[in-house]
Amino acid sequence: MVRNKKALAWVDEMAALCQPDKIEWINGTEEERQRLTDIAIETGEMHLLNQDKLPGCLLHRTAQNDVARTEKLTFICTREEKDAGPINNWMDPKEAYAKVGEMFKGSMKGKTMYVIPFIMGVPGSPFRKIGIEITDSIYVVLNMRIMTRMGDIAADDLGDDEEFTKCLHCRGELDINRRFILHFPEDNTIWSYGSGYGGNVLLGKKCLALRIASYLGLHEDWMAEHMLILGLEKDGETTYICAAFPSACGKTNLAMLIPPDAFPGYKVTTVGDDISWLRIGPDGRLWAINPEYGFFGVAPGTSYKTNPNAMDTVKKNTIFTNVLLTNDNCVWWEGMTEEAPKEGIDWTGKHWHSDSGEKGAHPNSRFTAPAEQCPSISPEFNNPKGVPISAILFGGRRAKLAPLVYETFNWQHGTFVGATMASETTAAATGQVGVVRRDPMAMRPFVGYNMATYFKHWLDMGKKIAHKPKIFHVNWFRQDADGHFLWPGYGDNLRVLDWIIRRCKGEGDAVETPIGYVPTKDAIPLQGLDITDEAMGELLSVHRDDWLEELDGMKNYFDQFGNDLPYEFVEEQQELRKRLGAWDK
Ligand code: OXD
Ligand code: MN
Repeated sequence: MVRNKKALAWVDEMAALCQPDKIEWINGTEEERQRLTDIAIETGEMHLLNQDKLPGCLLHRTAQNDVARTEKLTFICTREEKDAGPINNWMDPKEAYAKVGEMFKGSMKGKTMYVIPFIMGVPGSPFRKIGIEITDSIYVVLNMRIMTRMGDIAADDLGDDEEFTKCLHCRGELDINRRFILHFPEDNTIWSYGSGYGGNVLLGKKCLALRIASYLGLHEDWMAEHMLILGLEKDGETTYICAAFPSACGKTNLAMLIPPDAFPGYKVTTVGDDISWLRIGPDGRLWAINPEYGFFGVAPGTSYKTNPNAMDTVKKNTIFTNVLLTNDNCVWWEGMTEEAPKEGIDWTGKHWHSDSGEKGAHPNSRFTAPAEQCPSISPEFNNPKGVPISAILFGGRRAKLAPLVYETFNWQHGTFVGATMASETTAAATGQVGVVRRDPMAMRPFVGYNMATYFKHWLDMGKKIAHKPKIFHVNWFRQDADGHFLWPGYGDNLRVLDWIIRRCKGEGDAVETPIGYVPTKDAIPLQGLDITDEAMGELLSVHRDDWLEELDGMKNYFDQFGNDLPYEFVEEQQELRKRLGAWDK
């Protein structure tokens, strides 16, 4: 039971605002899960799937205007506009509370208000943070049950006077003109109104574990990052890597990678697939925890070929959102099997035929699955101290320019490379897909304060970490002139990780180029891989003119930060220009 007086008073206050018929504190028991599932099935909010083939699995369809994170409707509400910075949408907190408060007023009349205490991180760990989410949606309760450690375990963990994040959600009318995802970092508060889509409503995830946590990290000397965490085990020794890729660019696949048969000797273990909280340990190294308890993964493209561990994870106790319902009451999505089922019910609830030319599952359809069901889950998953990080990877989807992999010269240069990351947009957010946009550290939509201050925080952290991880950039998506991918990706990415961990140990051959250390052609193990010398050459090439053009793009991007841009980034641009000038390729 929650004893924290501030929490009890806040719940009373929100109940007075939303005026529910009933208030139910969520305790996290199995009895509760079953009861709420039965109600959701009865009301049609959830659909019970084939329990012989998919035990404990449910299907949910969101409104058609509500299928991805809505960045346009996501706001950082700091008292001063400059503290939100030029990238975030900003709203004055007074205006935000008043405007959206009107929407919340009476919004739960006739409904039950569920109160979910939850933990991001491991119970009892000094690194964990506690939140309380109020919601009127059973879908949210059941998802939060998978994605966080919640209920009594969180209520008991919350100290009597401890701070917690106040998260308020109501589905409202599901009208995009009355949809707001508001963050008040100075009040440790999140308000989400008018949506039922995961990233907008599972408030522990993007809203708390990234936007609010990044703000807390700035003030408490740690970092909240959009990064997977994996362990790479060889000869009994495990090296841990964090990797930041934008949404729907393969973090879940890399975190669960299975080594190709032709390149044995390694085992990959999964600590997290989306979010890392990074702190300096007493040994001067950077330690990472995954604050989440489940995976909220993109379904399309996930198959026994691309990610067998994910497929095995979602066989039971999983909530599927916006996928195709098959005739045998199971699920399917594009890319799951080579052959599509002939027909089914699509993500909009309509009859679907494989010849229709329409997608059966929405491109951003999802699975929510317990992390501990993953066959590759790390034995360190529940370790409150986390794992020590040897390498940080940045990467995006870039058809041209960025080589398969390169190592940056040092932390400052690596921070600059992360800050200049760019990627083609995906279906994970609303808006046009496939457009190249700058996405610093894959955090463009997730920094809860001024991005220029975030860059400085990275640089400052670097000065405090005695034993810094090395920083690399990877690009699995480089294409040839005809638009074919040059690198096979998926399990074969292990070959690149092999070079990376050898570099961390002072091994692995590389040539110094203006952008960093690029592997020599034979430094990446290629046994059993059908790839031409020419393709490898193209994958590892650095073209001076392309990079000079890129420098202009970087400058344009950085200009929006004005004098807030750390001087180190001006230096890095100058140094890169100088190195390119002296380069003869
Ligand atoms: C996610 C995202 O859901 O980045 O992880 O959109
Ligand atoms: Mn993500």
